[in-house]
Amino acid sequence: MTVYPEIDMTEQHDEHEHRDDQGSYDLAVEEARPKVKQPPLYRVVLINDDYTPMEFVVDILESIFGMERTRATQVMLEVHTKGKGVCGVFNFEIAETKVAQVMSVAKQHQHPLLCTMEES
Ligand code: TYC
Repeated sequence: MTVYPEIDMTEQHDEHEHRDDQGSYDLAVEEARPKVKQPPLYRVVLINDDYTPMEFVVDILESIFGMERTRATQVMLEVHTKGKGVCGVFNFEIAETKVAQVMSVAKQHQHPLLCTMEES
């Protein structure tokens, strides 16, 4: 008479399963690595030009970027002297919205003011 070992040979086992010391199969489960990446941030940047009035740029920095008048004036002068300047750093959606708001108000007033965003 043939004696078979007392393990279930009817199930299929693959290489991820290991027999423990009782002879039964355990599934080796690797814990998923938590997704810890922070979403990217974007600098909203104003570009200088020769035609947009300084006062208009200061108004934009106050109304769209919530700056105090003194800070808005500093940033406007930075753009005026260096060619560009950062208005703020935001997530993608907010940065995109701010850029669209600036471009829309500039267009309404027929100023050639440019505003862009860049990943920070
Ligand atoms: N250079 C403009 C002027 O002399 C002022 C200005 C500042 C324009 C910032 C655009 O993003 C700008 N009237």
